[in-house]
Amino acid sequence: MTTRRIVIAAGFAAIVAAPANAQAPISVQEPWARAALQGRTSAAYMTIENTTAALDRLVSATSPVARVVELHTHMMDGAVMRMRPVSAIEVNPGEPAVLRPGGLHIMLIDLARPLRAGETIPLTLRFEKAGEVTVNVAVQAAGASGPGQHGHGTQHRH
Ligand SMILES: [Cu+2]
Repeated sequence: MTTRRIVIAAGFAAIVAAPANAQAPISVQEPWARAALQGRTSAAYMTIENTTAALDRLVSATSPVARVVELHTHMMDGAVMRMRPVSAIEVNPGEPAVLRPGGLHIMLIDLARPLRAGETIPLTLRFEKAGEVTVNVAVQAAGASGPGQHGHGTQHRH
């Protein structure tokens, strides 16, 4: 009798746990990038949220529109702001990673085709624990400074 009761209890627990598993471990908000010419570089920005209870790390990214994709940050080098590759971007639970101009970004190097304002491009993010997450990145004007803006003027060099 005792054994049978344990089996039933375990089955019930599995059903209760199911809705929690339905939530994606990683949530990406407002991914965007700047328009750029074929053969040049662009960068993707977004806010990455970790909905699990444990630290995860974005370790790489790929996109069919760029021959090389790197994770970058900006650092002060004396009085000059320079960007440099980082091996991973940490995403702590309850502490979203904000990728934005002048900070962390995903560098799209050697574009296989032009990125045009108004289109979306696929970008696959690979996380240490959550695995692959593909997002559609909205391409903004070359001078845009945020996800919903249509900037213009001088090309922002980063
Ligand atoms: Cu960069």
